[in-house]
Amino acid sequence: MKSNTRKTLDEFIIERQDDFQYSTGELSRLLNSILLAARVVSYKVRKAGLIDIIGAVGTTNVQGEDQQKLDLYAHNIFVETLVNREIVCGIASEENDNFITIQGLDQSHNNKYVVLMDPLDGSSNIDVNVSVGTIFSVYHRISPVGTPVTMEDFLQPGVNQAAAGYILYGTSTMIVYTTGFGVNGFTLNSAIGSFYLSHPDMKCPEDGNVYSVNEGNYVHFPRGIKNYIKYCQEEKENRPYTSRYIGSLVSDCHRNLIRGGVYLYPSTLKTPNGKLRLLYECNPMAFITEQAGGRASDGNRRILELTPTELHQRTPFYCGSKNMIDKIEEFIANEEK
Ligand code: AHM
Ligand code: MG
Repeated sequence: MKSNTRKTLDEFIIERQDDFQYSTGELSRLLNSILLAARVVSYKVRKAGLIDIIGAVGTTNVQGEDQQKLDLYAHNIFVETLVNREIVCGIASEENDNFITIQGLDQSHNNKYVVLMDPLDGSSNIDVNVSVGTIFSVYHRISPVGTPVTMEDFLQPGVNQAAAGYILYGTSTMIVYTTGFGVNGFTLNSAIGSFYLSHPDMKCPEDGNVYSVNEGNYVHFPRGIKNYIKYCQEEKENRPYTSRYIGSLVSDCHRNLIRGGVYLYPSTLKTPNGKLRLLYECNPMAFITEQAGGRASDGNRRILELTPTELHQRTPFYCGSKNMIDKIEEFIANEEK
């Protein structure tokens, strides 16, 4: 066993304090509170098969989708945990139409960070015991400290992210995060409740042989993407590639990050902007992927440079191994000429 595999995340955060851009300790405290909530959600996800907690709550969220009980549970846990620390001035969540304003204990607005998150992504997988994940993105506020948080604080381009991460509730629970100084992954030892550094300095291979896409939508894809999929299936050089699609963004991206591969959620005739949300799904995954040496694009532009205009904005999303994203953009550009 390598010595660094015994390091806990708490130790790692202290040791890497200098990696935190605004090194007052607040960002590391923020990450610690996300970890605390992640442990609680992980425990609940693990129990989901045993108790009658799964299933639609009966309400629909802002995207018109049925909410599962665990989505709401995860949302509440993350919000409660973050509210109770004096660090975050606002939270935007997939489960809430509007952002939540958070005041300090003295009713002030002095906290510096905003968090955007999808508390439990891949919810259609919950009731069939398939991996789900939490995705989060952290920004330093733009509005002056002391005033209430504004929409402007949330609508920042992904390049401004101070930190981003995901928690994967898979065969084991993992957190993978970046503060802009590489990517590290930690695995939860649930017996003692500690995350251990299991994937130091993660690197996404430049090439891969996996493509992850919902091919059921094939007929609705743009011509360039149809051509790319045919290219993936061609018997030539190192192809055909392998198709792997869990339908859980965190799981699909995590596998591709480690093994090399590409995740695609293109626009379709029915959904011209694709399905995934820019602010709390695509931007954090893009930041992590780029920090690991990969790329993320909307087909023409770097995801992290898109200017958001709405909290729940969607975008086509291509993410993974650098050379594979280059190829996808090439196919799209060829059709747009
Ligand atoms: P959700 O936020 O409603 O869970 O939707 C996001 C999920 C992603 O995790 C996944 O990659 C994608 O939707 C799957 O969509 P589809 O079922 O259309 O292939
Ligand atoms: Mg989601």
